[in-house]
Amino acid sequence: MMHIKLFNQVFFFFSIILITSCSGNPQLNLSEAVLFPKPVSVSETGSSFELNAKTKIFVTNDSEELLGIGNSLVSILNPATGFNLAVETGSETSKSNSIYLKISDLDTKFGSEGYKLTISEKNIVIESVTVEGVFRAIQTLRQLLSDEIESTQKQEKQWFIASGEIEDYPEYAYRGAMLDVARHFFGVEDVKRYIDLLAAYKINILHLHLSDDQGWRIEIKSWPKLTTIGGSTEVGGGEGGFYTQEQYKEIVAYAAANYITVIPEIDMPGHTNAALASYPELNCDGKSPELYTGIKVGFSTLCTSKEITYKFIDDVVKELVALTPGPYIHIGGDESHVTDMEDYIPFINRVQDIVNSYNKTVIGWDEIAHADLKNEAIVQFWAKEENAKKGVAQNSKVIVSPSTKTYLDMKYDSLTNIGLNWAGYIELDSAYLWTPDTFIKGVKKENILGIESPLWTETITTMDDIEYMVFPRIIGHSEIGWTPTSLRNWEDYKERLIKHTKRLKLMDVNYYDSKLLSE
Ligand code: TNX
Repeated sequence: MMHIKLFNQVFFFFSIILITSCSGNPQLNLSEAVLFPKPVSVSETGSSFELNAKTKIFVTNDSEELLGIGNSLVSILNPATGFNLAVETGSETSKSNSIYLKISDLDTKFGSEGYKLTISEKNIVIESVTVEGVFRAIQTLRQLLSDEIESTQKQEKQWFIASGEIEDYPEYAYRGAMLDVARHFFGVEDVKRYIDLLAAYKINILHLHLSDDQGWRIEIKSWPKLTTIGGSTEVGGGEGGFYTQEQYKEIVAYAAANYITVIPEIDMPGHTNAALASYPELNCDGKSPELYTGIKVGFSTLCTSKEITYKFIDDVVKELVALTPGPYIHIGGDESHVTDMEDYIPFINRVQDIVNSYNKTVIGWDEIAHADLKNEAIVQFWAKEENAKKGVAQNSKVIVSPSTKTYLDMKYDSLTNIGLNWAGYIELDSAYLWTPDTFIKGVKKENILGIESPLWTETITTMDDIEYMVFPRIIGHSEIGWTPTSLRNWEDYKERLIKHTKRLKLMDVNYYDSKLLSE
């Protein structure tokens, strides 16, 4: 009897060795993966999948769109691995050494962007109800590979992914970033780079602030001087610039390929000096002001009592709508300090009718809540709580962009040498430590569409500047928009961020290296 027991123990011992050495894959812990935004649930199984030159990538549905996403995965994986992976169509999900991208009927809790990611030693299965969800999952998979995957050069190493299961879906449907291309102009390549960086953190909205006092940045064929005159300069007197409609379409398509919706903003009735300088008839006195290259706000207004103003807006909106597959047109509406309230309200009401006549939903800065909000117009809170509440009282949804938390042009501290500080300094902890559904008294979760982080560019002149002000604060914002509040805490976030800086370096991001990351 003793002998048999001993034999059993010895046999058991050796079989364990055999099992673990069978695959030779390291025992990695999926729960320790550094992921941004943090997923809803992660369960580890203590092993790993090896991505190698023979790994196959299958899309299990015969869909061009899914195939496109498969190709975007390949373009993430091939440079650093040096492999020559390609995408195939295949219906089963059981072949070993394979990654499957699959459209499935998942539980409704996953919504349209959620996904399930199952990793075993044998294979990886990504499932979502939509291709968009598969795209979001791929951003997670990318972060599950070691940081060197971000390198553009071939790395001599093995590529393991910890095994287990991730179930993930966003807290808010709208997770945005705004770029002001009016105060300083940024060309198509910069915007594409920005889109790449946003997509990695599951941000799904890019709001482009296309016009302001200092510049008009989108070609409008029926009003050509908007760009030839209005686009000819910027803050500081530089040469400015604008997107031709072809270039703008290129941006919209690039964003769409990254499952990001572009929201164009034409700010009105204030913030319009560039348009007023281009066309004298838009001014009440019929005279054009000089182009403006300073950084004051609140001094300009379209002439709200002239019919030509509404013809102008209709023409602009019509051309913009033709370039905009997304549902929203942003009409600005902020800081119209020289427009009387009795003129402002009918103006905003009429502009809403124009936008609605082209079947688009209006978004405006919180001041628009003074008007009669129509057809579910959306209020973007940036400054005044009572405006957000006025919007909610009119059944509007709110986009939460508090200047004290999300304004990416605010300096980190007194030593930051670009940026402004009128809303205070925003260090990494401050940017992270807040919750949209408790931030504005009287505005609850069900009233909130999501969050957005604006980057105003009065002091921002290069892509390096953009990256410095945006990163890593926006990573925190992406987590606020995606991850349930109950799963978020600063210490855990900070520890992950410290590890993530290595990846940011490999992504060549000029991030702000806060002292909080070396404490
Ligand atoms: C306020 S926020 C503005 C912008 C400025 C920004 C600078 C908002 C709706 N208006 O026009 O660029 O402050 O931080």
